[in-house]
Amino acid sequence: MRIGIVCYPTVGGSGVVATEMANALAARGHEAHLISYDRPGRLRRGTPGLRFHQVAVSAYPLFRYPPYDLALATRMLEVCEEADIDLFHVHYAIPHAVSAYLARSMSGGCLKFVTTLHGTDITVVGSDRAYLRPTRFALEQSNAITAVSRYLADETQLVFGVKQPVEVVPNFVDVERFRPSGTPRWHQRPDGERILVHASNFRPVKRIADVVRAFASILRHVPARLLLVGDGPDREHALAVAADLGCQPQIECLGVTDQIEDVLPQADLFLSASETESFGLSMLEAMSCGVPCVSTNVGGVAEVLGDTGKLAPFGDPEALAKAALPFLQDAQLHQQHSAAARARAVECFATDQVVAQYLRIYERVVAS
Ligand code: GMT
Repeated sequence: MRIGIVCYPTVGGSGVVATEMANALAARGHEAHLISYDRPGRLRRGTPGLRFHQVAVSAYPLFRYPPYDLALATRMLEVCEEADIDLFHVHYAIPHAVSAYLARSMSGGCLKFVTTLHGTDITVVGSDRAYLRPTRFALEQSNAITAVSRYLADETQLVFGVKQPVEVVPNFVDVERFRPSGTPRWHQRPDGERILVHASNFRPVKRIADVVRAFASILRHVPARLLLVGDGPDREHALAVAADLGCQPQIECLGVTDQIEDVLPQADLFLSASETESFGLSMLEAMSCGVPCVSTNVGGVAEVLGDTGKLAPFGDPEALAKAALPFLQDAQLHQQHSAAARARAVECFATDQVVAQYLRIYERVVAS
């Protein structure tokens, strides 16, 4: 098939999933055309069957907000005509589904598209009055709608009341690339230092300061270090909190990296304090590396972790620390959950099975 994939290129799970989907389709002999305003970080160069199409957004002094949705619709139509696209798969509803609808209307009605919902496009931005009605309209015009967790599918029905079904297709992980590296765990290391990791785009919803507070609390019981992977608006605030709590020397900021698969296997535990998380892709990548996760019990996180990690109430860093400590004090418990996390990633979220699920949807839509 010839598939057009639309996504945001920024640090964020939806862009990662869309790009990995394009990589996976090309690797399986399909033709993938990735469309975005910039090259996504995980896009591999020189992959046969995979092409990147940049959306050019012209600035004009009159525009305080350049109309990206129009430029995207135009690019989608051009790619559709040039490459004879069978269907588009748009990741993140706003404004991608609306642009897809516009491209379809301009094409004379024959362009098909599948919309995948990722989280804040429904839970935060989508439910904003300014965007709700066009988003609902574009969802209803989609040839298929998928959501990355049962939680998000239910939330979509609740917020938008869309008429057609929202199918659950979870996110996936390359279990060969994200795998345990054999690095000794805390109970095998002479210094016994526990290594915790958090990876995200450091937006307010991720509550990085709560990660730091939980870490400070953990430090009162065991020697530990916290690796912060990624960057974003809340980094400085989190570091200020760390300075106040006296744990800044034990925190290492690694910034944005394309090599997260090299960092995650070094960790003993992944910590997440998010206020909302429809899935939690970084946690899945950690699990695949054999790293158990401790997270706030929000959104679809429980669906991802199963019983391989531990959940704590949102907004309670002490509870998060309490949930994490057993994994950092009981070697056997840590080993069991590390193995279970890896097994769950391989059994439930490996690329092959999830890509096959998307391909079945593509085939159905193309045939319809
Ligand atoms: O984090 C976001 O606001 C954006 C979104 C994205 O586009 O990266 O993240 C969401 O999609 C990811 C991939 O499906 C999920 O793993 C994240 O849980 C989800 N974020 C939220 O729900 C906050």
